[in-house]
Amino acid sequence: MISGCTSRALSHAEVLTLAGQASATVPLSMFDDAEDSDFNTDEVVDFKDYAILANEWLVDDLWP
Ligand SMILES: [Ca+2]
Repeated sequence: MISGCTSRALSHAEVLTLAGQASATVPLSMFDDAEDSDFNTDEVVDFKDYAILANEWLVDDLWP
């Protein structure tokens, strides 16, 4: 076994600590056009937005 490896999943807090981050979210203000990806308009682009995108993927909409 490699030293430092673990056989359990790391918690969210442990991953953030190892990454040196306090949060897994990034403010939209850091990007020029991130508002276009904030599908649920909660000021954060995250997996909730990805879920909305994935749910709408390949849905046929009738165009006028
Ligand atoms: Ca969002």
